[in-house]
Amino acid sequence: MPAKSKYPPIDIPNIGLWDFLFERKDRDFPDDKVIFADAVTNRSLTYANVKQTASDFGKGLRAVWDWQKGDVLGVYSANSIETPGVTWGCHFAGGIVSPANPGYTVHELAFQLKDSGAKALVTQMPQLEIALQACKIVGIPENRVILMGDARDKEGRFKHWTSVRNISGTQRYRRAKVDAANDLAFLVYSSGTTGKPKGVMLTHRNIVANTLMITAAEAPISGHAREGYPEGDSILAFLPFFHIYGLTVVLHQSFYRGVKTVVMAKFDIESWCACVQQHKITFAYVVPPVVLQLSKHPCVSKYDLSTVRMLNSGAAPLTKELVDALYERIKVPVKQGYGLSETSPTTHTQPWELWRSTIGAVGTMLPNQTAKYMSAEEKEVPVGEVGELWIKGPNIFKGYLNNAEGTKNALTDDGYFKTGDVGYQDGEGNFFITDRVKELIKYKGFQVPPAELEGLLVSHPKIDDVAVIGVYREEQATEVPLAYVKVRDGITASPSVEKEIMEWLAAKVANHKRLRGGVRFTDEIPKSASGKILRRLLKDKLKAEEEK
Ligand code: 4UW
Repeated sequence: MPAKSKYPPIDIPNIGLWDFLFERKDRDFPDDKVIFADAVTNRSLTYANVKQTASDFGKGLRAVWDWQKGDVLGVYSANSIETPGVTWGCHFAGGIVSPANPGYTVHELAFQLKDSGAKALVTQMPQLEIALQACKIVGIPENRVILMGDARDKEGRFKHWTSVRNISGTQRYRRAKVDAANDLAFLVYSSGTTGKPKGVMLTHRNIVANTLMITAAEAPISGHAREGYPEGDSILAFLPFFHIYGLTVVLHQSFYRGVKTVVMAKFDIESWCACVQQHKITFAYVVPPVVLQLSKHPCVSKYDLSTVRMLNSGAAPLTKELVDALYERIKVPVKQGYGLSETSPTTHTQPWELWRSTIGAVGTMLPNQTAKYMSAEEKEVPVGEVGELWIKGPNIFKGYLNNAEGTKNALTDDGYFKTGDVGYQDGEGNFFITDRVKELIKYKGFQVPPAELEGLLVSHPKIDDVAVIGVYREEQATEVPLAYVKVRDGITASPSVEKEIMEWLAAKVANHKRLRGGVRFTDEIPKSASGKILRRLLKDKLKAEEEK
């Protein structure tokens, strides 16, 4: 029998994100509450400011580019307090937002713009050059590149988003009508269980549902009007809004609940600590390598982090050693959450009160979901036995964009999503993730699709065949990508060839996809009869080599 959530079911209104965030009757915080504050400049926006700028930007999109329902807006930028206005402004105009990593190279960005069919791109000055080159490749005209942030181009060639939202005479534009269950709000990119990144189609209802599901699990305990915190909770948002964890859990959930959110564009441990101290941060969403730095880095002891009541870690496994080390050092508990781009993302989170008694669990299931662990033969396995996790609920994505086969492989006829993650449940409602059956590698919570790197590496003139696998590095609390390479006839494998390959790839991909695990040479890449790389054999081989 599939497991049911232990939370009582919640009502999920069939409304679009605009109505959900801006037209709700039960909002219990005022219009003039500061919601977003920039960690560096302290510039801030109230709830009313965000609503106004988003509706102005949405009207501007319709006035300037005749924005139509379903049009896709690319957003290629680091976190900014303006990202929310741009995002929800696009929804006002009936559009779909496709956020991209600001570290992407020209070709990575061009791939996403083309695949998603983006009609315009929002970016910031530091990314402008790459944005322009990518737009040129895919045919987005220069005048559809919109700048966000404070910096403007000196020649005034590019529209600034405030100019889009200040277009006069736009008041006549009304909000687009949204069919919440079918219309897309976001197209985020994930490689899923195999292959290259694919557009994950997330509907308005998916995000509304997940925001309410997370709130049901977190709000009763972390309510923003708690005693002892007269100004309420404040969250530190350094996880990127372009990744589903930052997008839903940090941005939508805290906005919906009216929690003040201090926005950081770039992470480094010292600024993070300084920001916690200055803004009296009470809660932060993190990834395991941040927990590691907090438990080890010398600078941490210089700051007062005592306002932090809890950290939430996810996107990659968190070890018991790290949880203990952090608590011992700064007395801050850390709990885990789990989810995927395809599940909007959160499916499980550890209840606050169980952070210590269920260390290692990714949590209990959020409301309105059912889940089961399945054998390789696709039979449900009993409680306590290991299998692949399948999940069903209102947060499950609609499918991969223009990829019927990928969608068919990921979703069953009766609505279950196959996560590609392996683990077990303990019979008391706690779920564990112990491994993956999918190819994906996670570097500090970011996706590294091995097939994408292999696709690039085989075109290197010295490489005959290649396979990329992930290897866990405890000292960094993350996996890193490592390539097994078979060199071409006549090429001698050597440290200089290794260096050449690593540098060659580094110039072509975003920083998080670099071969930090290095290159290992081999005479053969093991493959199945159908030509599939047998990664498990390579992982075993590596383990044996490292133990030597
Ligand atoms: N333990 C082990 C975990 C864990 C994990 C994720 O890039 P995506 O598609 O999405 C994410 C989502 C992270 C996230 C979701 C919900 C949530 O509450 C939270 O807060 C803590 C974080 O990263 O990658 C999905 C893949 O990432 C791995 C797993 O392999 C999954 O399929 N993953 N969380 N706690 N592995």
